[in-house]
Parts: sequence; structure tokens; C-alpha cells
Amino acid sequence: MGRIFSGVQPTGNLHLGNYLGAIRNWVRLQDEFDDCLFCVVDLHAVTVWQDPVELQANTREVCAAMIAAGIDPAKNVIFNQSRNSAHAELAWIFNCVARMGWLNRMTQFKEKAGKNRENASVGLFAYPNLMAADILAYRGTHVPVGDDQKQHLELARDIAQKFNNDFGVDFFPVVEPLIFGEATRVMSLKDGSKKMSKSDPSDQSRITLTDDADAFAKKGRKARTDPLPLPDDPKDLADRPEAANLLGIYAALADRPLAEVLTQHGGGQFSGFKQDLADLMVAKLQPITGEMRRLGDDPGYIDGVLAEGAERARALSDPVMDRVFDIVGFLRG
Ligand code: AQP
Repeated sequence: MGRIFSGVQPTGNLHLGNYLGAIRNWVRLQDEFDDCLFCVVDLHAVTVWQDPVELQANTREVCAAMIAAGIDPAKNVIFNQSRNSAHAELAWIFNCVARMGWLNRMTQFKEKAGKNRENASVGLFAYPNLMAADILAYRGTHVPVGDDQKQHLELARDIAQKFNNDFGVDFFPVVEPLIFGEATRVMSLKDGSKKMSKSDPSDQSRITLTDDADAFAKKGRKARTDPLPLPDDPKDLADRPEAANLLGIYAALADRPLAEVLTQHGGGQFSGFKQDLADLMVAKLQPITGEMRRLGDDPGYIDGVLAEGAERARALSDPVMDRVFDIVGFLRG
């Protein structure tokens, strides 16, 4: 039925957006697809400066979060990206396939580089080529991600197609994004126009997977809202980004359609709704955060999962890369 590849950067502050937009969907997909690779993308992380000691701790934390959320390391391939050199090798070939103009259009680079573009790393600019390589080194067909990665996946499709055209082959598949759920883009708790993100300087802007029950309640209570009561029709959320965000989070966590949540809460005040939301976060997230903590106390186990996953990953990418080198014309003895 196809092969899943997806990843999370080990850049700390793993948050509710990463969970609802990505990791939780992976848990569901692992039963639908025979082959799933879930990767801690440490090569992507170093496109901006990372403290080496923290990078190692964050890599283990992301792996623990995946397992704690319900991804089975025996059935799926869980590993960190730098352990398989195929990612970097194919990314180089894609650096030579993708066009500068394509990368110049990427909004994430513009957002992350900000005004200081000249000072951004070359790696940050070429990030989408590495992302295409992550998927295509396994000839991955389906990529479950949050809405923010849509543009990068379109680029991955363009790269695959150009490679196939340039070399007159039908080798790389057309990658399908899988973007689903009621919270495909979770927004900051402080500003409904900004996505919830690991790099936001304010810890109050996000729910992290290491927060405790008190933090869920406090952050939920303090989340920005507007003075109106909750609407009962989804159409009335169009110009109320903060309300839309909190209701979307609620619907996603409760696993219920947004319309149904509005039927229940419409007309009510935010104070009562926020309490319900905090209770829901505790009920749904605390078992995960507790399990993450337990796994965090056993780094030997996590390291074993990552090492074994990398071996399995290499076994899957080796034949793909042999064929790529052959197509490109590299003599390999
Ligand atoms: N706010 C979000 N809502 C829904 N999904 C999200 N994702 C990220 N933020 C949200 C999804 O999480 C997966 C892993 O993301 P990543 O580790 O590659 O980080 P990112 O997309 O660059 O965003 P972050 O986590 O906020 O980090 P910074 O602050 O560095 O930009 C992806 O599937 C992503 O779509």
C-alpha cells in the first residue's frame, strides 16, 4: 500500500502541534501501512545552531515521545537521521537537481532566516532538498505532516519528477502528503496568527510534552482569547483565530468533529471551556508525559531502539541508493 516516512527535529520543546499535527497521526497510520519509518531528524536540527550535549538529550527525548505516544518500535523503524548516510548523499544529488528559484520561494526559509538572510546557514536554505532525500532514499510514498510542511512536500514532488525526467527513468514515486485531523496547524497560545513552535521565546506560547498538570491548567487559563462567547457555528470562527485554535485543539484531543464541540460549547464563556480543555489535556497528555519520563530514565533502551532502527533503515535505503548511483553514473566498484 506504500511506505511512510516522517520526522521530527530534536530541537527541544516538543509541543502539542508536533503531537497533534504529526506524531499522533503516525500512531494511527502504523496499523494501515506495512512499512513506516519515523525519524529523529538531527541533520535538519543543525541547520540552526544546536548545543551538542542538548542535541543528544533532545534526540533521546523525541524518540521517547514517539514510543510513549504509542509508536511500536518493533513494528516500525525508529532512528536518528545522521546514522544513515544515505540521507546526506541523496541530499547532495538533489542539491544538484533542485533549482535556486524553487528554494527561493520557500516560505519557511524566509520566516526562519528573517531579515538576516545573508547570515543564515546554507543548510537552512537547502533544508527542503534534505527533506526530499529523507523520503525518497526509501522511495517513501506517503508523508504524514502538519500543514506547515505542505510547500516542502510539493518541492519533494518536483525534485522526484525532475530527477526522473533528467535521467529518463521512472524511479522515484510521487510523494503524497497526509495532512489530517482537527488540528493540522496548532497556533501559539499567545498569538493566534503564529504557529505554535519550538523556537518561540515564550514558553507560555506552547504546551510541551514535558509539561505537568499544573502547567496545562495555567497555560490553558492564560491562553489569549477574545471577549465574545463561544460561537456555535464553525463559520463564525473565520475571524477569531484564538477561539478557532483552542476549539481545534479541544476537538483534536477529544477526537470529535469541531462542529460537535461547538454544539456542546457554543454560547458558553471561555472560562468554563478553558477548564474543560485543561482537564482534557491532563487526561490525554499526562499518560504520554509520564511514559516519556519513565523512558527518559532508561537512555540505554532508547539508544538501543535508535541503533536497531538505523540498521533496518540502512537495509531499506541501500538498494535504493545503489540504483541512484547507477542512474547518475557514479562508478562504485
Ligand atoms: N504548530 C503546529 N501545528 C501542527 N503541526 C505542526 N508541526 C510543527 N509545528 C506544528 C509538525 O510537526 C512535525 C515536526 O516538526 P519539526 O520538528 O520539523 O519542526 P517545525 O515544523 O520546523 O516546527 P516547530 O516544531 O515549531 O519548530 P521550529 O520552532 O524550529 O519551527 C512536522 O510534521 C510539522 O508539520
